[in-house]
Amino acid sequence: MQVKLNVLVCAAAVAFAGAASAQEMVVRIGHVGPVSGAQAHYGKDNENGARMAIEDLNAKGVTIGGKKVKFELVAEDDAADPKQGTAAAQKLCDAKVNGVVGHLNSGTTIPASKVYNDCGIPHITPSATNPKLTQQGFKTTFRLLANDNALGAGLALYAADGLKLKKVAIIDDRSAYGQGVAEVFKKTAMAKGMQVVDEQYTTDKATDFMAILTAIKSKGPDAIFFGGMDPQAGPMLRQMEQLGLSNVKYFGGDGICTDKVIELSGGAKTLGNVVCAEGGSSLAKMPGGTAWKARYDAKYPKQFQVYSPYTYDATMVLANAMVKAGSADPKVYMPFLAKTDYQGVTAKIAFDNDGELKNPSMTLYVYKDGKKVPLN
Ligand code: ABU
Repeated sequence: MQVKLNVLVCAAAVAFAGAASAQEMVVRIGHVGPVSGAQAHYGKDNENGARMAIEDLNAKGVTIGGKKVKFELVAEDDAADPKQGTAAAQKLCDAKVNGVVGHLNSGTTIPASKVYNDCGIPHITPSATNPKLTQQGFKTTFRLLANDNALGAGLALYAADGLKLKKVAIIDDRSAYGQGVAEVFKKTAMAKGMQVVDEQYTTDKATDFMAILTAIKSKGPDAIFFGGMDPQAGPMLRQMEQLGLSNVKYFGGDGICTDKVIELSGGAKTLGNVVCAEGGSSLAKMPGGTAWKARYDAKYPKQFQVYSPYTYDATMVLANAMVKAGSADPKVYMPFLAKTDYQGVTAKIAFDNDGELKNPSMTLYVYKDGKKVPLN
């Protein structure tokens, strides 16, 4: 009799579990960044942040419109290449993911944003900082950090007012990000009375800068501004040392403001001349930064670069809008996303009408004894 009762109880439990899983809904969040090529370290860090958020959401247990949700990450690689970026965006549109975190680069995010707008899927970039991204009028585009107008101007103001520098040479990698941030720096530096003694160009594939640095050396600058990423900044710092540009300050935006640049500059003393800017608070000043970073490092040792707290928050912000809307359908939750009021790890998150983060912070960093440290 007891055996029969146990069988009935088990059968009921199985039936209940079956009913529960029938009520379960899968929500897929796309992530796109370069996880191959010279910028793979940024892309892996970004993907880690989104994955960590997905794991936290699933561990917590989230209900949307009365249905228990299982979140899944659909990770794509765009190799920091604009064409691969639009192909990845189209793939995510075709797969009808519920929302996208990405892309990492301005050069991939700007063309991809049109693809997302056309298919009606919202995306939040955790790192693309070219201001043009949000000037296209797409209601599907959001950015979670300060843009290059703040970074380029902030660096120029610090060079002119803080360090009293007079002469600067400018190099950019001709990418949407590098060119854009260099233009803002130049405009502000000139408005502050600084002299731009030389302008040189490179690419996001180059590693030999001896010719352009030699040309710059002949103009005697106090500082070089570089618009670009760390695979170029690292060797450039080494080559500056080789050419005796050891006392020249080296400015750059968030693209060079990584832990990886320490390794890529290979022990060059010129690392100590770097001043870089990021469009958010330092980890220590983020509302949840210190505890979050400890959890991240335990999961992904030695992989932290810059933007993973922002990919984490971007994933959470998408999920939060879906919960508020009671739906993971982009058409239904998009108005809730636009009205986000969410306490994230990085900041209190709300967007303006263009999809820009309201009241973003900005932090300047230097490298002291081989470690990146905030100045403010
Ligand atoms: N914000 C610097 C790196 C990403 C980009 O805007 O291209």
